[in-house]
Amino acid sequence: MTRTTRSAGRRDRRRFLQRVLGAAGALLVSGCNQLTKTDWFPKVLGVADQASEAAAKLVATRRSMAQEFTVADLSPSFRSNGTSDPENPEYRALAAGGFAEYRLEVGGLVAKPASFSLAELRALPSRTQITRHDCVEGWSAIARWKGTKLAALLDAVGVQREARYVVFHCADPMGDDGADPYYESIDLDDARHPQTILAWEMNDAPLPVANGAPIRLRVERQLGYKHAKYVMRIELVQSFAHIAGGKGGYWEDQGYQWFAGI
Ligand SMILES: Nc1nc2c(c(=O)[nH]1)N[C@H]1C(S)=C(S)[C@@H](COP(=O)(O)O)O[C@H]1N2
Ligand SMILES: [Mo]
Repeated sequence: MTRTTRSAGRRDRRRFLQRVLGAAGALLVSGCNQLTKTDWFPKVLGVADQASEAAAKLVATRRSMAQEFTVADLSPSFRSNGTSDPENPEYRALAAGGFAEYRLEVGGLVAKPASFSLAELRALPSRTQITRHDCVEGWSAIARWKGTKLAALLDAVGVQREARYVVFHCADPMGDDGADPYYESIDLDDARHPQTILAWEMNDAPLPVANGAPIRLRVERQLGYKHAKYVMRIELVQSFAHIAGGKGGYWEDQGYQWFAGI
């Protein structure tokens, strides 16, 4: 990506934020600009300031699309962060078999609990998008993702009326004793957003293990840690209070914000 597109994108986002947040927002946005010149600051507004979540919701920015890029913008390499090869014997056996035996379980508050092979997931409506991944650790990278629209998967199983969140249970054990698997959650607005996909392809090749094979979430208006890799099971819930530390995600349980977007 060129410097010009970069700053143009930044200007566009700034203008957009100023438009939707009004005068108070303009102050907030220009203040943030002075504090940080990084590309990902608009997403970080949600993390840095609880008030921006309310503001964003008020003006319905949650329906907006994340910026998409062109093949010319693709990063020469896309690093792996967090787990790069889950230390989980069941997962390793699936990987050794090329994920032929993999099945994504979908349950909880759904009309028809079901499990899906990779072929079945590929047969559902899919989307391809070139987007920028922004990690709170301060790096970004652009890749092309293809995957099943999460909305289509939800329609296939039928979401019950009481359901409010989608929880993603992952294969990788976390923590010193490896007792807590990685997990994440998003609300149904984000789950049904057109750019929210369960990606099985990255840069026109099968998703590598380092980046979450066979399936990883792309939830483009949220920061990197929300993009669960190695997704094994999806659960529709009314609350995530009963899951692990009760904060809706592995990093949230360690103190990160649950809402990591605009
Ligand atoms: N299952 C699982 N998902 C995960 C992580 C992880 O360690 N385990 N790390 C998260 C973080 S912090 C980031 S930035 C991205 C990294 O994705 P990448 O490895 O494709 O760069 O995955 C997110 N999803
Ligand atoms: Mo991250």
